[in-house]
Amino acid sequence: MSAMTSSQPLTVPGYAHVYSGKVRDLYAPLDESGTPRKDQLLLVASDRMSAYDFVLDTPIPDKGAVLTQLSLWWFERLEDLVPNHVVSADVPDEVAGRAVLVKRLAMLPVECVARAYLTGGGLTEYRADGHVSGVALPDGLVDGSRLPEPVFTPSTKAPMGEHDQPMPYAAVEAEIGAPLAARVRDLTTSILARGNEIAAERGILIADTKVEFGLDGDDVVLADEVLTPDSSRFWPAELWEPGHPQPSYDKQYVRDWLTSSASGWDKESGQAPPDLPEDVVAQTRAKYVEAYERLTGRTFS
Ligand code: PZK
Repeated sequence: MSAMTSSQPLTVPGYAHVYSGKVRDLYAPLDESGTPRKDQLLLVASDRMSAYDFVLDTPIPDKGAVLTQLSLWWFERLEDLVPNHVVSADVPDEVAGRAVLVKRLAMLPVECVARAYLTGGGLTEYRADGHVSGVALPDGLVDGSRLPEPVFTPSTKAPMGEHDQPMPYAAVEAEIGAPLAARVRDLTTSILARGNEIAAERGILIADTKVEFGLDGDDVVLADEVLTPDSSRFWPAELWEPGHPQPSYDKQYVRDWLTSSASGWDKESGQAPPDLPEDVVAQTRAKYVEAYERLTGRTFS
């Protein structure tokens, strides 16, 4: 994580800043008397990008809008599986296109992760004993192998700047109760399965994804962003080849440049990464737009 956090969150008229994550910000709408409302939030996606656990200083133009519009598109395609927190995409001009007004929920204290392909932390667990989050997998799987079916691999919500830790399923049951644990497990794997049914036809594999749920009374509601390149590993389908790490759909130009001699940067140095060259920014922006256009069949203006 970069030592430097973003300077000042944006001023949004009619909203009070509540919290900032690495690349997104939360605001509360103000009522007629200027008091923050307790029932809604404004979720704002910035153009910031992370790589190698750093938030880069160079923004990727339109990234926040592309991811917000993609998330909204997926919410519609998941509505028959689970209700979502979206109230309105009609937001102030200052954040037009990259913010959503949402229902404020009681968030569940679990990062709900599902994996459809084996890589990263899931691969590390599999190599140790053939299981991932307690689920036995077939022998012979390698980096990038497709799993027989999506597996729920929950993690703890770590404080910002720390890494989420894998959470045994029994710990999820202990935190939220067995019936709710089973419900979010089944929803999480169903969301990833639906995502891959749709994305595979369009040349994108979704290796894994993280979703967040909240409660609206007794109802489990899908919150946050969904099936975006920031919450999921997107892989170009035509380059998929199990047996080695897969290229990233969105971050590959940035990673390749940052790890090349041209950047003069050593990712192990603890130093902040340098500013990105404009061609790397343009290629990366184009990948986000391409993912949006391929998935949705819409043009990103
Ligand atoms: C909520 N986050 C994560 C997202 C950030 C932090 N509908 C909701 N109700 C209550 N809380 C949240 C949500 C949602 N979504 C989400 N933290 C709380 C987060 C974006 C920016 F700074």
